[in-house]
Amino acid sequence: MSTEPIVHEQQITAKPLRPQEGLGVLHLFYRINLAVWREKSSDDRAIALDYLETLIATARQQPQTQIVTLAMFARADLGFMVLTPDLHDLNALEKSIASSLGPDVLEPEFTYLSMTEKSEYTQKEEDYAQEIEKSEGLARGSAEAEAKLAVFRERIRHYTHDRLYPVLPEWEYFCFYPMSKKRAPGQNWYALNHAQRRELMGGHMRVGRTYAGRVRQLVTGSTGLDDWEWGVTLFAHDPYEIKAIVYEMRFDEVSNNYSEFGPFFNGLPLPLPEIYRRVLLV
Ligand code: 76R
Repeated sequence: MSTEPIVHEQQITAKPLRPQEGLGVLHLFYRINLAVWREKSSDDRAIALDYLETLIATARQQPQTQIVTLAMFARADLGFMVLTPDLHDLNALEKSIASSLGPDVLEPEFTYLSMTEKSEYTQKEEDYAQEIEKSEGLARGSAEAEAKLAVFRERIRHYTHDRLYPVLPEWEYFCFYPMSKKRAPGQNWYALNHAQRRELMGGHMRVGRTYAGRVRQLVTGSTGLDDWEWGVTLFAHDPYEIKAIVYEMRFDEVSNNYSEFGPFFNGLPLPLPEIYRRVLLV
């Protein structure tokens, strides 16, 4: 057998399938079946490990594509978080990763499909115009108001772009969990009107902002895509901050009255060779 890593040309014949906005996102957490893995010859193992590394390196060179490789804690072994614009690429990459180490070696423990999205609660230009008229007396159409509105537009454009096309931080700690908003009698988020939801989200954002620089969140939407409504990905330098923010958020009304949470998956973003050493005993 050749010792060259083989990267199969992904023969994607379908036309690109890009959502009208945002990127496709997959969280893939695998267990490694060590019994199956150890049955392979050491040559085959080396080829498989090279193959997976090349696959990830090649995919990372595609435009707007980011992949975090993870050494997971307890609930899984090897993890990937993948962002890419074309859902065919996302699908093909997922299948290639799943079979990369040979049949039955990577066993999916938990997977999650979502898409980046902008927020429904971003302040509207009209509301901002009213706010500066009321609080600062800047009349509509005045040069001063227009100048402020131009800055506002630019800030929102930048912010919306960041949410749809984020640049993932290279921070030391990773945490993922899915969540939904409740639809129980008396606790039905979807029965609230937009103004009520915006008001409540204001509280959430105030807590969130106090963690700026310590916790980075990426909330990706998954209604219709997976079993929960959002995937919450948090990055931190210090794992203490993950525990702190999730705890503090529990006192916030959006989290404590209107949210339910799925399982938590924590891991350490690392280069694949380092993860191999830990989980495959190479
Ligand atoms: O978009 C932004 O980054 C700023 C405003 C903001 C929105 C719109 C924001 C800020 N969040 C938004 C939306 Mn959030 N967030 C969570 C969780 O564990 C829990 O209790 C909840 C999980 C955390 C820890 C967190 C952290 N956020 C959302 C949404 C979409 C809701 C919807 O559309 O109905 C969800 C599900 C969600 C959940 N949030 C922040 C944070 C942090 C740290 C911030 C501040 C970011 C910053 O300003 O740097």
